[in-house]
Amino acid sequence: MAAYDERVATVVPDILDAVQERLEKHKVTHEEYRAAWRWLTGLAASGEVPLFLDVFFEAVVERLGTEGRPGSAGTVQGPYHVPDAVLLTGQPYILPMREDEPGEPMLFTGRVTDLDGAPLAGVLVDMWQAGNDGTYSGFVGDAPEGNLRARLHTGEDGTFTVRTIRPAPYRIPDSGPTGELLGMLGRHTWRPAHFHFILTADGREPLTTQLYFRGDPWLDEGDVVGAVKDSLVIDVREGTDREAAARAGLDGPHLAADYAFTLRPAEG
Ligand code: MBD
Ligand code: FE
Repeated sequence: MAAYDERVATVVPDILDAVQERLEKHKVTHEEYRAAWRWLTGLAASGEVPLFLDVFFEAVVERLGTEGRPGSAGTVQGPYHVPDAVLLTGQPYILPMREDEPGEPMLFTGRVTDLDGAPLAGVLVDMWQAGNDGTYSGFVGDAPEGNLRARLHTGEDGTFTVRTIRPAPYRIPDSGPTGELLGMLGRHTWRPAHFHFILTADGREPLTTQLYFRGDPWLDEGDVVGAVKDSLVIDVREGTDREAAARAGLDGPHLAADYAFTLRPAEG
């Protein structure tokens, strides 16, 4: 048996009490209880437990953990991170993609500094995103393993430039238990399009965040996960730096965007 855990023994009974109280409040029937029982069993069997948890609860604990902290805003990690993505070398970086990867080409430049604006070199950036069909490689869809996922480092000037494609808005699969529940709640299943990042560096607090694109209709309609913060919405423009584009193997029209990440010092 597991050892007594004071924190678990404090929080979990409170959550269970709240659930029991609401069962009483709504006079939930035995039939309804069975329906919920079947739904939860199906959730576990479908492999959607991580999705369900991140949709309904991750934004709450992320806010609690990062509210009021200096440095650029964090947000949820979500269920589609894959550790140990390929480590790229040599800027401009090119995210792993298929030769005919669908979607508008984009050059993204990140500038990473400390709280005083001093550039941070050698910061490890883990970046992942959905493709032009809104799916993440390794989960659903037909993209090869590792597609649109990579790790890379900032250069001496604290910047990194990466060639990718503009991701499409993400939609929770409506055939699964999570989508089914959202349907019964009368809620839509969309997230605005986004890039994901985890930045780590010696002596710095790690930053898990996402960037969204101004003009995305799902920024107005609401994010099913509730993870958007105003400061994480960036402008997308037409790329004009032909030289940088050419170095990244892009000779046609492309989009460009950038963002300044600031990392606060590690605690203690
Ligand atoms: C996602 O793509 C995502 O980023 C989160 C947080 C939840 C569900 C799907
Ligand atoms: Fe995502």
